[in-house]
Amino acid sequence: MPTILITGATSGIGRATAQVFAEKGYDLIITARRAERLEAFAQFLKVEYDCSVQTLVFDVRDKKACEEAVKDLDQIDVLINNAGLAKGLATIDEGDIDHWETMIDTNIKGLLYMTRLISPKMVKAGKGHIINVASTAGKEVYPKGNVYCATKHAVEALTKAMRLDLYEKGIKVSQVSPGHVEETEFALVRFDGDREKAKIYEDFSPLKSRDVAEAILFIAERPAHVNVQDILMMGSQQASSIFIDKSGRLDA
Ligand code: NDP
Ligand code: 8X3
Repeated sequence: MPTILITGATSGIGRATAQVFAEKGYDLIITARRAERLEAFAQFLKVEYDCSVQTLVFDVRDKKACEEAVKDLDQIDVLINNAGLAKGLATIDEGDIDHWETMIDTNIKGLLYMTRLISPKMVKAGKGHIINVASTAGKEVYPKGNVYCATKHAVEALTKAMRLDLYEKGIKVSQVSPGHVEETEFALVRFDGDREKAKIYEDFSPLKSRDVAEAILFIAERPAHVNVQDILMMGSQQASSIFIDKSGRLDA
């Protein structure tokens, strides 16, 4: 079976993506920083789906750790650059510079390190697929979203640039661009663990992590002659980053 490497698989979209690929019997390499949680999830996948799961514990912001983690890997068939986060929600004059650096280092530099390390073996083999997890925040900006939106605009630019650089080398490049997604720790991380502030999905039904995972699986399973460039998706009550029908959840 093809080997799928997913960064950021301890929660949210990455975890759901690992599960949908495991259900189809793919060989998985899952990564994140929280070792215990990653290992427990790998055990669950192995027992539940009888698939091969390797874990790699490292921080995508640490270039040396990325190099060390992947140096002995064979060719990867699909690299899913999912690890990412938002920190804070503040106007540009009040933003926390540590938050900015964390987002830039994770969402842009981490994605670049992983791509630079994994893509040469794909090029050598003349096949492979890189799928980046972008966002509606890469299509438009919203108040106080400044640096997070900038990092996701960068992901969008990099997907397009990678495609130009790799299409003649047999490598597919795609992205998925979701709006709000629940069953993730995204809001909790953004608001530094503040559970009250993280209650942002109470008045509408956003996408669920599995919705995005299934889109990623769809992208990965297209036949050789098809490259899906992007899937832009939102919950049906969300029409843009700022236009959200908050009249109540659909499952209330
Ligand atoms: P979660 O917080 O649930 O998951 C983020 C994952 O990334 C975790 O597994 C986390 O693992 C990992 N991660 C974070 N930082 C690092 C790091 N420095 N090194 C290694 N792994 C890291 O959030 P989501 O599932 O929502 O986020 C996944 C992606 O989806 C992100 O790129 C996000 O920007 C994007 N996205 C999210 C949306 C949403 O509304 N939720 C909408 C659109 C896009 P660990 O902490 O164990 O390292
Ligand atoms: C996550 C969606 O709107 O919170 O990328 O930026 S949003």
